[in-house]
Amino acid sequence: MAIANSELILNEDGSIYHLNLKPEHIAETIITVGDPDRVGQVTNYFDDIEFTIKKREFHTQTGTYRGKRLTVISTGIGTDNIDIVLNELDALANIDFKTRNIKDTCVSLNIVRIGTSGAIQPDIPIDSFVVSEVAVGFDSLLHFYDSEHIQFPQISNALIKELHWSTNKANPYVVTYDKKLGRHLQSDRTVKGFTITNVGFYGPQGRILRIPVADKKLNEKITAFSFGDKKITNLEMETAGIYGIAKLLGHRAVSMNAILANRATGEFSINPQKTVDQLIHYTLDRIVDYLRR
Ligand code: R1P
Repeated sequence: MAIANSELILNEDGSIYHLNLKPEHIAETIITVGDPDRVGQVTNYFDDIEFTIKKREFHTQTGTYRGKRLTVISTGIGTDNIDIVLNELDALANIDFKTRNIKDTCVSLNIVRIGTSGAIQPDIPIDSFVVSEVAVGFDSLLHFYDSEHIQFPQISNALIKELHWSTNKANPYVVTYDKKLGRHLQSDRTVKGFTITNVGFYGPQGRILRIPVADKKLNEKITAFSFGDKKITNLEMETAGIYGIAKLLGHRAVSMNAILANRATGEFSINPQKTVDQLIHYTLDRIVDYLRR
């Protein structure tokens, strides 16, 4: 059945609605970054760049790094944007734009987020790299999809109990990274991550500038929470959405986090750009090793 014009929206030039990309513009390995300016920071390392386009917060470049074709795309901030970026990337790969039908054979993309994040445990050093193995969505994105089969309700239920979760918020959902790709991106240089994806930067992450928060003890409870031997490591705003939507679509996703702040100690990185740059270089090399294996 052809997907209607209102559901799969294509621009006049045949590109997809928000990302402005055509199927031939994307590689099978995609790096997502939050900040549009970080796209160039990644492709600075490339051998060559074959394609560049910008629309809204979605900046895209495709090129090669050490001979492997990669696409880098900015998502902006938040899982609402992740919904758009991942669905449209999947459509580019797996829907025939001429017939508007899902292709008979679907492609699995490698999706690697290179992002920034704040640690919530005092012993996670500033400028370290956290690879999220498990992600908890404090947003509600995944609840809009038929997704219970990919979630881990034991962890959600433990969080609801231990954090005294109020009923006026969506229940946390729990999803995981792609183990195979993730293990290639992990090393002695990385910390194993149990990441919370928040729905905002200030109140939802316990930051108070002028507005009091509903639960002053939320971060304290998050720091104290454990599931088996796992403790929450860091807070950011995209990973759970990426893991959930990627898994539902059959893609492999891993989120790499440069720890720029430590919320428990109050520290912030002295040279955040350098740390992000080091994470970019590390991740690019690991991705290429994975693709060559
Ligand atoms: C908040 O400052 C933003 O930074 C983090 C958060 O997830 C959020 O998007 O990631 P990026 O640096 O990748 O945007």
